[in-house]
Formats: sequence, C-alpha cells, structure tokens
Amino acid sequence: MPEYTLHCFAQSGNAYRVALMLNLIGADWQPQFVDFFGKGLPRSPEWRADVNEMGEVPVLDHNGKRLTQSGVILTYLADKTGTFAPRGEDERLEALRWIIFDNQKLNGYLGPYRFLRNFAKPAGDPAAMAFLKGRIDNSLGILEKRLARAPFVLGDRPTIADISLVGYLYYPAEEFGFDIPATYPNIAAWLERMKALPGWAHPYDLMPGHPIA
Ligand SMILES: N[C@@H](CCC(=O)N[C@@H](CS)C(=O)NCC(=O)O)C(=O)O
Repeated sequence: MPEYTLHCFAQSGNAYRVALMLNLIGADWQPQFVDFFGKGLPRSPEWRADVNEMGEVPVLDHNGKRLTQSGVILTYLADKTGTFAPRGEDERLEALRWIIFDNQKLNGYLGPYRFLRNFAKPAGDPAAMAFLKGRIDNSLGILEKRLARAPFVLGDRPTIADISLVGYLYYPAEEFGFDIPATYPNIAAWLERMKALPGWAHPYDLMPGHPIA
C-alpha cells in the first residue's frame, strides 16, 4: 500500500496542485478516484460525513492523518520533506500570501469559470462569466508582473507558491476559450520552467477520470 493516497479526479486543478507536488517530491502515492461528475460524490452527505466535511477534493491520507485544502497539504508536504519549502519567516509568509491570492483570486476564479464553460448544465450565465473573466484577467496580470522580477514566484527557486499557482494553468486553452501562455509571456516561460522539473506531469496523465465517462 503506497504511503500517500490522494482523493482526486483529473479535471480538478485544486487536486492537481497536490498530485504534482507528490510527483515532484518522488513520493510513494496513489490516486483514489472521486466520481465528481457522475455521482457528485463530494456533495453527498456520506462523503461529507466520512471524508471531508467541506465537501471538497483534494483530500490526502497519510499515516492515519487526513488533510484537506491544497494550501494546507502543500505546506504539510513541504514541512515533512523540506522540498519546495519556503525558507525563514519572511518566505513562509510570502508563500502563504501567494497561496491565498491563488485560492481566492486566480485559480479560485479560473476553476469555476472553466467548470461553468465546459461541465455545468446549464452552462454559466453570461453575466457571471463576464464577471469571472474580468477577475481572472486582473489576477493573471498581477502574476505576469510578479514573474517579470524573478524566474519563480518567490525568487530563484520553485516553492509551494508556484505549485499552487499552476493549478489550472496546464489545462487546454480550448477549455477556457482563451490562451493564457499566448497572452502572458512571463507566465508562459514560468510554466515551461515548472514543466522542466523532474517528475512534472500533466493533470490528465497524473489523475484518473479523463476523459469523463
Ligand atoms: N481551496 C480548496 C478548493 C477545493 C475545491 O473547490 N475543490 C473542488 C473540486 S476542483 C470541489 O471539490 N468542489 C466541490 C464543491 O464545491 O461542491 C483547495 O485548494 O483545496
């Protein structure tokens, strides 16, 4: 039995952050498929009672400990292994700052936008989509500017802040209806740097459930 079990599904960029981290650190891990689109599993009362009261993926099981929220899990894995960990108080707080920004304003909007565009029935209301797109453009602009300063979000080496921020950014452009790397050159170069790390894999190759049955 592998050391880590990640409850996830291929379309989840929130889960991808954790799957990618596990692969990059060379962890002994296995994915546990969560049927989000077919059974709506995380929304069932049983799943909420037994797995995660917040009704969300990702969930990580490790040695009898159960963790949720990708930012918490990334912090846990970085603390445990020392890999991709921020160094010192200032970096730790800076990483947390970017992880919160990402969860709320970058991938926090990009994930629902992609969901409403591709998977929701009915698809997203045009006014809601326009609101989300405006917020996404603003947040991508902030990240683009940040990445003009250094190769990675905190400086010269990748940390959990980068692993969080790439959450949805490797999914195909047609799922968003706009091409992020083609629009933001600093983000494009940073995505290539992250992709060059040993252990990198695409979300559709790393987690089960693509294509949707
Ligand atoms: N901030 C959370 C977001 C998790 C999240 O929203 N996951 C989605 C799947 S991509 C989910 O399970 N949504 C179920 C729901 O909101 O009902 C994290 O980073 O772990």
